[in-house]
Amino acid sequence: MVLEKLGSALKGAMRKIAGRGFVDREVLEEMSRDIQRALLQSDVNVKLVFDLTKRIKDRALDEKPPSGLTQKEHVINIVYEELVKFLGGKASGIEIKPSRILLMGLFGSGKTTTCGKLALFYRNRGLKPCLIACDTYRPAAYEQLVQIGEQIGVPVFGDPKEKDSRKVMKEGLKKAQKFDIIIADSSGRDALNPEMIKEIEDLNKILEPEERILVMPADLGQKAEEQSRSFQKAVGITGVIMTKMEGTAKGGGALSACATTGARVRFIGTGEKLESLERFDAERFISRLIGFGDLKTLVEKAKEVGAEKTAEKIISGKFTLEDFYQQIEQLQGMGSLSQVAKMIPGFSKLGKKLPGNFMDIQEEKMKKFRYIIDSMTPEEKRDPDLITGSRIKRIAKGSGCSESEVRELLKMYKQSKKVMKKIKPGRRGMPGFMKQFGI
Ligand SMILES: Nc1nc2c(ncn2[C@@H]2O[C@H](COP(=O)(O)OP(=O)(O)OP(=O)(O)O)[C@@H](O)[C@H]2O)c(=O)[nH]1
Ligand SMILES: [Mg+2]
Repeated sequence: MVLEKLGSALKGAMRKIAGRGFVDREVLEEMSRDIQRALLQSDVNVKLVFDLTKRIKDRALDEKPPSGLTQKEHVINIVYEELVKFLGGKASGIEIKPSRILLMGLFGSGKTTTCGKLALFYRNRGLKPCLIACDTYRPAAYEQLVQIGEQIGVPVFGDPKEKDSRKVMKEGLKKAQKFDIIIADSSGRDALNPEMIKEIEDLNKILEPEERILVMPADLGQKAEEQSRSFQKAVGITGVIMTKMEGTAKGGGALSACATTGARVRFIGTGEKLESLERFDAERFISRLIGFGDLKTLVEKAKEVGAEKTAEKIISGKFTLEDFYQQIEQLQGMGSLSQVAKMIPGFSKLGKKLPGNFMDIQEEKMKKFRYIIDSMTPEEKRDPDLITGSRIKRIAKGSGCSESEVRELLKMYKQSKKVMKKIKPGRRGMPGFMKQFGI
């Protein structure tokens, strides 16, 4: 898997730091070498690697820990923050609204497959997608897209006999009027070339898409930079989808190369199946890589503050469904609930009363919960008590889940809110990033 080496190097470095009384220059040098080695093995550009580790070292030596954080926690926080920045920073939200999307990229990058993945993504969130087959260059491109459309019940507009992709786009658009999401496939080439760029510019003018997405395979490494610059210049890309992330240890090169051009990675493809598409979020990605669950002492502290924050939210009536979702998601990454519960003062007895088994929620169910929450209005997310009868029906339909699944999520949320109300907030406070490792 991508950046596996970085993950284990980071975990090792964090453990080393956690085991020391104080982080001095020597420890910092050692950590920075571990990170450098891992990033270079992940195919990240040498200069970027050295800039990054220099920034980490400089900050660790210069900045005073903010109150509430120990020096060790502060250093770990810096590593985390700098790595998140390195991979493009905080994720921008993906709006679930009617849009036109143009996909572009070189041969075999995964454009056609990704058309299907995106259509499925939006369809699962209650929108009506269609596909336009504008690759008139590669033989049987139309048939491939039709086959993908059939798998997910999404119509495909195109003409296998037409050689001019511009005409296909114009005709397709006429038929696509009734659809919320219009996704256009386009043709690739084996290298960046003027003919392909001209074609994409023309298709862009006809479609006038809100999203102009460059599709690149993760094993492209540092070459991702040149590609994203060229397409950026031609049509001003709004995002990147990095495919084949599951099959490479070198994805770091492509991810960081994109970050240098300001091209945001929006999704990652993690397999050939149409379901294998995930939103990319540098914060979550790095949290997972650091594997915070391993660092017991820090996690322990994070739990306390997390519990405190949760309690504050509940008392002030601000504990939303999103908070609940994040909680179970985080709990899952941390080992068993009973273990976590032991670390939180006042939680151990209550832990037993928690509804169902939070820790055992399967990945599939988590995905469904995500779709369900995404299909709610902001008002409903803030105040889930509003969700009754016809709203449940609408949300079920919008998310592609059953009404009983919507009810199940609501029930779990309500029960946990009730139980959480009884948590005694911890004594120590800790600001900053730890909160996301807490509950
Ligand atoms: N493992 C893996 N394979 C993928 C992923 N995305 C696409 N593929 C595979 O990559 C190959 C090429 O994908 P296509 O979608 O045909 O690529 P394309 O960019 O449309 O290619 P051209 O039309 O030839 O330019 C196919 O075998 C896909 O199944 C991914 O995220 N992971
Ligand atoms: Mg294709």
